[in-house]
Parts: sequence; structure tokens; C-alpha cells
Amino acid sequence: SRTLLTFGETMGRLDAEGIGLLDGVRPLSLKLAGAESNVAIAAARLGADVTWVGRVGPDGVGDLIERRLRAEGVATRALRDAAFTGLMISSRRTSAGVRVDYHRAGSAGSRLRPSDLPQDLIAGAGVLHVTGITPALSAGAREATFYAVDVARAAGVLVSVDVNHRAKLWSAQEAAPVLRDLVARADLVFAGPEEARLVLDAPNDDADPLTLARAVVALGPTAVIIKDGPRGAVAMVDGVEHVAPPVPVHAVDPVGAGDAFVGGYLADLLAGADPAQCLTTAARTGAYAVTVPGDCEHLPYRHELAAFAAAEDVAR
Ligand code: KDG
Repeated sequence: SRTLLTFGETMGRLDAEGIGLLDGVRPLSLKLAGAESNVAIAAARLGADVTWVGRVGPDGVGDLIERRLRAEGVATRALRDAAFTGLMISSRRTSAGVRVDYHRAGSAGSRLRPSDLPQDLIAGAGVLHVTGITPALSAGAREATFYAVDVARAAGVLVSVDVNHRAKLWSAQEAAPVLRDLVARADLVFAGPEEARLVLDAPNDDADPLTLARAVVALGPTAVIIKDGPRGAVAMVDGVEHVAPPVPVHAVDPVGAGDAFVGGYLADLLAGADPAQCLTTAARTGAYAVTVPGDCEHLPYRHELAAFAAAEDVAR
């Protein structure tokens, strides 16, 4: 199968577009947020066949999520829940960075459970992609994550995990053993250097990204990609090292760049590309995402990525 299956919580993203205190900024626009749906959209725009599963509330934001994902060509199973759809508010107090606040405790998306993920849907996928956000949402969501991963493994479906530690959802102490367990069951792992240290339980280690990738491989996965943001990325795939140099860009909104990176990697993987090509596409998609606002609205299509790559070559 060449289908990418992913699930998780998608929220409304209330985005203060101006810079300054919330009482002064205008306009406030409503967008989408959610690591897994960002990956889904990134991969779908690059030509992948993608299915997304999640719970949404009986509200306009739930409708918006369903409509937007469908419009992207993502096969969408938006399960209706009685609880509200979660929200994320993003704002900039200064031009220096984006602040994100969650309004999601008890939300529809957090009420995911194993029975939301039919066994045949999982077994029929080419890749199952989950993130370390879902197990932080609720006991049921955590069960659903491990259940899906176990079903995928038993069916020989490649399991992809983005560690995605969200400190606003759970502490490092709470997250570390769960994320380590998830990583140990994965074939393919994406992590930032800090996240790699978290699952390795070596917080003060100043190892370089390739050393970190090698150490994470020792936990079980055959492929580990360390995303180091503006410093580029490295990968250890089947014992071979790969390096993606940084792509210089003018950063506008870093939120969702890691997901775009993953979407790029998985789209190429499902299309049969080799690891070096997957990594190049991942780095370009991630860099592209940083140059545009929002989590997922302005992610690149294939031809745009090619034009972006050509401009990058000219700049070198
Ligand atoms: O990676 C971007 C995500 O962090 C954002 O879309 C919100 O899914 C989200 C989360 O839980 O942080």
C-alpha cells in the first residue's frame, strides 16, 4: 500500500497576525493546527495518498477542520464528539517569536480511543504516522496510539513516530518513559536534538546530532532523523549517515515546519525515493513552511518546491 495513515488532535488556530499585545492586534484569523493534520496536508500536497482520523466537536471549528482536510484531498474520518473542538491561540508580543497557548483540555480531539482506529484501516496502510502529542492528551488517546502502533507492527506496516514533546502538555519526567516506549516500537523516528536526549534519558549530553541519531537507533528503529531547525538535519538510515545542510530562508512563522519536514519525507518515501532524496525533500518542505504564515495553509505543492529548490541552487 502507498497510503499514509495518521491520526491525532486537530484544533482551530486563532492567529493574531499583527505584532503586540492581544488587545491591540488585528486581524485575528481562524486557521488549522495539529501536528498530524499538518503532516497529512504536507504529504497530500506533494502527491501522497493520505488518510487522517480524529475527533472533532459539534461546532463550527469541527466543521472547518473536516472541510479543510477534505479540500486538501485527505481521506478524512472526522469522528463527531460531544465535547468542543480544541483551540490554539498564536500571537507575537514582539517580532522575535510566536507564542502559542492551548485551549484543549477535555476537547473532542483528546477523547480519541482505540476503537476509533479500525484494524483493517491500519493494516491496509503503507505507513502509520503518529506523534508524541497524542499520548499526552488523555489515557484513551495514549491507548489508541500504542494500540495502532502495535496493530501496524503486527501487520508489517511501517511505523513512523515524531517525538514532538510538548512541554505545555506534560513534563519531561512524565513524557520520557512513554516517548521512549513509542520510539522503541517505531521503524522511523523524527526528533529534535532535545527530544532525542529526552528519549535517551541523557539531558546533559552535548552529543552532536549524528551521535544522537546513532544512539536513538540503538533503541530499535532502523531510521532516525534529527531535525535541527535552522541548523539542518541528519539521518541514520539502515546504518548509513545522511546530512541535509540548512536551507537559508527568511523566517516568518516556524510553527508547523517540523511537520512539513515529516510530510515531505513521508511523501517521498511512499513514492519509492531513496533516503537521501527523502531527506532533501523533507528539508526543503520544512524550510518552505518557515517562509509562510500558519501551520499548513501555505505548504508547497510539488512544482512550487521545485521552483524553491532552483532558487536555492542559484543562491549557492
Ligand atoms: O507542530 C505544530 C503543532 O505543535 C501545532 O499545530 C499544534 O498539534 C499541535 C500541538 O499539539 O502542539
